[in-house]
Amino acid sequence: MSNEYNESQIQVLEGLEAVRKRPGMYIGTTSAKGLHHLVYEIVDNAVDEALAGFCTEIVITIHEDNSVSVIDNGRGIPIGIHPTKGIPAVEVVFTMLHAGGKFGGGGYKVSGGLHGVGASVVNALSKRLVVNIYSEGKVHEQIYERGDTVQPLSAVGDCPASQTGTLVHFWPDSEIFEEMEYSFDTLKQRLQEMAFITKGLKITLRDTRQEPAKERTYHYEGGIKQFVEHINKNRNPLFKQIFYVEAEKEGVLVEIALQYTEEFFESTFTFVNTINTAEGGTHLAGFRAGLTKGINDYAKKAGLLKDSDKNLSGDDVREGLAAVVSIKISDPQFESQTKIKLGNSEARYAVESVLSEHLGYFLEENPSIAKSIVEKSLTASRAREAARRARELVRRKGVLESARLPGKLTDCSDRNPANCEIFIVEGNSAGGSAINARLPRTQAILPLRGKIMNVEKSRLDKILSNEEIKSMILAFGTGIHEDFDISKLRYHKIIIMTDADVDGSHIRTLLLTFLYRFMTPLIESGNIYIAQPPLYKVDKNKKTYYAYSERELERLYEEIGREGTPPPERYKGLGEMDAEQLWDTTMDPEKRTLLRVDIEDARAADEIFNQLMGDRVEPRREFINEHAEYAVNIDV
Ligand code: TSJ
Repeated sequence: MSNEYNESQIQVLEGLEAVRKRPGMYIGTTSAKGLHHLVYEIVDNAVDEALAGFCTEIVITIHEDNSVSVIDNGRGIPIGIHPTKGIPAVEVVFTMLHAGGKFGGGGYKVSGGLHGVGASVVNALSKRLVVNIYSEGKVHEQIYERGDTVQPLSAVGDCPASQTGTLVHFWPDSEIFEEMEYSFDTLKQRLQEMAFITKGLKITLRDTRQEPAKERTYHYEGGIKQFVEHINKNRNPLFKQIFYVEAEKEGVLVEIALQYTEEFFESTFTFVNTINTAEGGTHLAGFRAGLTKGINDYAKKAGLLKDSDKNLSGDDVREGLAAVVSIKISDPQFESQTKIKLGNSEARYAVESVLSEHLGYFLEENPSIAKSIVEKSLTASRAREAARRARELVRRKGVLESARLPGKLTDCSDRNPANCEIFIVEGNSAGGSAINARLPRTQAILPLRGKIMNVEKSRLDKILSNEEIKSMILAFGTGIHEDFDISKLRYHKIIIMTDADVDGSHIRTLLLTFLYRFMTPLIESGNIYIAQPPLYKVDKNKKTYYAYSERELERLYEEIGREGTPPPERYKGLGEMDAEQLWDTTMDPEKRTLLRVDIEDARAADEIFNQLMGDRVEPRREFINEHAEYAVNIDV
């Protein structure tokens, strides 16, 4: 018996040591993103309990020391001795790799979050982790440090006999993470999404680092139907009603909500077992096919498409669409490097047939809505035809030919795109410094003047007449939309370099929205980056130091000594740096840090953009009030 225990202990140590040695393998990154990922891993486990039908509420608290606790009112992680491991089940969960989701329960297990890891990985990467389990009138506690059990499972107190649940409190390890500060807004985004996807579940996020504590509660009885309402809260819906269906087909539980708006762009979000599948996959393909079929079938039956009309295309029926597709499947297979693209073929069929069938009923029951959708699609079809002709014309005139480069571009000389990078720089003064600072062989500079236009509110022909946008398209060489061809990309790194102030972040948001809407594959393949200019400069004894965050500044002062060190100089804009400083801090490939933009970042930018630029005033005011401290300079 004791031998067995020792054996499993050894195995445990090896397992979690591997996580600490190569954390990136398990959580993707040890940047701020990885730090936040720890919270999602823990919350996912509580959401599983909710999906199993045993938990109705989860509270997440950010504590003053940047530790986080998560409590649910589920059954409590089992505390009995695990039949084969010989240690308490809860200890298996926290100390054995991939132990999550192995206990009965059945149903649709998420079994860990995005990277499919779980509680043991969080434990391994935490300086300390305390778990409390409330069951049978007792509080059971176990404590770990960097993955090692330092307090065996024991009852440490009493609780009401009716109380059940799990509390996990963890302190991320500063030996592992570069960034140690939690962002309320980042956590809020994902937790709200979780609440939409898991209807009825109440999720509260509390931040006790400030007085009074900040708190948001997300609770949607209407689930993804309310998600669609939320997506459209800043857009003008074509009709009030939201289409909603929930049905099971061949073991796949399919939930779809959708509504059309007067906009031109599509916003469709897909989820598999609550995981945001930002790169889509088979369920998205099924959704598109089902939508096209459902609308065409109806339009023909209702006599809204004349025989001379061609079928409405997928692009036509998706113009102005806002939709959420959420499926639950027992054995999800994820493809692609980022694991956010679904591969299961049965999902395609299930979503397509559920949607085309139920959308058909909906359209028949709501003929005036149906008519407005078909008319909108027909208008889109005609506009697309007109835009195609305009593009033809533009192409014939050579305006979008990569042979002709924009006048503002200072190009690099190397002709191998893999070696080349382009800096998109805000403002002319910074552009000048960047041109002087750059490596002429591999670094190109494209300065943009002022703000680029709102691409969501305009049709293609108008967008293509915008100088800033045209310059970018020409410089990149890829074309856009249907003509997009990544093999023609002239620079493998596209680096957005904007000021670290409100205007800079506004321009970055606009640029990301443009890239998200017109050149999605560039984001998916990881070609887009954000430069990280320093926030502070400190001069001491003829030496110059830079700091890229408050935390780094703090560390710097500790390192070089507070005594006799002058206060830091805060950089407001890139233009304040001369060429040498810009090179040293931001552009030198040997020294700089770049943030790679992923599809999630782009989507978040798109959402922020919508709130800032939409037609409706109320959401914009709400947004600006929420972000008042940063948003003082924005025109409203
Ligand atoms: F991630 C985690 F493990 F640390 C964690 C798990 C964190 C939090 C906040 C909650 C949970 C969790 C796990 N909540 N509820 C559960 N439920 C179970 O582990 C459980 C309970 C009973 C049974 C059963 O079959 O009787 C099965 C399971 C999986």
